Amino acid sequence: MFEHIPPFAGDPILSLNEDFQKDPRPNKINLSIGIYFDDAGRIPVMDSVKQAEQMVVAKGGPKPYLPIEGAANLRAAVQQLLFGADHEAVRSGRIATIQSVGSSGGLKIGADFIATWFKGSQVWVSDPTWDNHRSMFEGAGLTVNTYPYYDPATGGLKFAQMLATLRGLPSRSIVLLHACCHNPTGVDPTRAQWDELIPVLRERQLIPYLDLAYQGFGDGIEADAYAARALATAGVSFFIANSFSKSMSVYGERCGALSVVCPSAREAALVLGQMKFTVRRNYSSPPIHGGQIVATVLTDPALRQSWEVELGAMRERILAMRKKLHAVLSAKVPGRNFDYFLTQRGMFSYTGMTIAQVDTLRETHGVYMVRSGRICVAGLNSSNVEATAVAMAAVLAG
Ligand code: KET
Repeated sequence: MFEHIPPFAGDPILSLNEDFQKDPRPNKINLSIGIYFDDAGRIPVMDSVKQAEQMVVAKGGPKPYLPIEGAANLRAAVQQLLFGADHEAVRSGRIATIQSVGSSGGLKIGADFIATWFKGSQVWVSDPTWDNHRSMFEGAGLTVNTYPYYDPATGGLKFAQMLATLRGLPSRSIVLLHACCHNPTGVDPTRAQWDELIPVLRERQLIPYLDLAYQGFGDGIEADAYAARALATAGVSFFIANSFSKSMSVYGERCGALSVVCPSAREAALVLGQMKFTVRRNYSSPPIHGGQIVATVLTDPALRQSWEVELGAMRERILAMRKKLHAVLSAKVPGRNFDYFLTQRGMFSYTGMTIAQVDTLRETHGVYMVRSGRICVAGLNSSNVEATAVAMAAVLAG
C-alpha cells in the first residue's frame, strides 16, 4: 500500500539538530538551529515568561475551544506590539489578526489564503531565504521564484538588483521580506533602503509578506518593527507573520500570529472571515496555554518591562559573541576580513564557508552549522567561542 512513497530526505535544519543530539562527543558545539541558548548553553526560561505562566496556571478555569481566530487579548496585544497602540491602522481597525500555531502556522494560513484569493499571483523570496518559506508556499500550490538579495562578494545586500527585479514584477505578486534579522544571512536593508523599497512595492501594487520571527534580536523591539510600521503608514496592504518562539523562548508552545493590513476596516473583516475559514479547515482553532502566557507578558506592565530587559540582554550577549568570534578569527586568519560578523544582525551569520568546509568542521571538530555556511551565533558562549574560532581557522587554513 505504501511502497510508492519515497523516503523523506529530512529537513536541512531540523535533521542536523537531531544529528547533533546523537553525536556522543562531549565537546560538540551546536550552531545549527535558530534557537537562543544562554551563556551556559541552555534554552533559557525567561523570568517574565515563568511568572506569566504561573499567573495563567493560578487563574485555572476550564479549557474551552478558543474562537477560530484565537484569543482576543492576544490578538489585540500583537497589533500593538507590531504597530504601536496609537498607529492609525490599529485604531481604525483595518488590520485582521489571527493567533497562529507558531509563526509557521501563520505563514501557511496566509499562503493558503493567497492561493485561494490571488489565483494568478506568484511568490518571490530572497536568494537565499529560510528553506521552509519555499516549502510552505509550494505546499499551498503557489509558484515560488527568487529576487537577488545576498552578495557573496561583499557580504552585503544586492540592493540595486533587488529593486530592479521588484520593479519588473507583475502587480499583485507576493514579495516575501524578512522584517529584520534576515535568515540565513543576517543582512538587512537599512532604514534608508526600506524607505526606497516601500514606494516601489506600493507603486507596482506588489503584496509584501513580512516574516518577523526575531523581533528584538536586531536593534530592539521597536526598531525591528520599522518595516512593518513604515509599510502600514505608507498605505500598503500586506501580510505579516510574527513569532514568539525566539523572543519569549517558548518554541514548543507554538505561539505566533498572522496579520493582514488592509485598506479599510470593512476589507479587514472580509479577510478575517476567510482566514477563519482557512483555519477551520486546517486545525479548527489554536491552543490556549502558550497564547495566554504571551498575552500576559505583553499586557501586564511589570512583566512587559522585565521581558524587554531580558530580551535586551539576549541581544547584547549575541553581540558580544559576534565581537569575540570576530576578534579570534581576525587574529588567527590575518589575510581575511571577518567584519561581516559585526555588521550582520540577529541570530544568524553567513560565514562564507563551503559545503566541504562545513562538513569537515562537523566531522573533525564537532562544530555543527547548516550546510549553507549559516551559523546561529546564539549557540556560541564563553566556553565554546574560542574553540569554535580555532576550529574555523584551522578549516579555513585548509
Ligand atoms: N520564520 C523564520 C525566518 C524562521 O527562521 C523561523 C524558524 C520561523 C519563521 C518559524 O518559527 P516558529 O514561529 O517557531 O514557527 N527558524 C529556525 C527553526 C526552524 O527552522 O524551524 C531556524 O531557521 O533554525
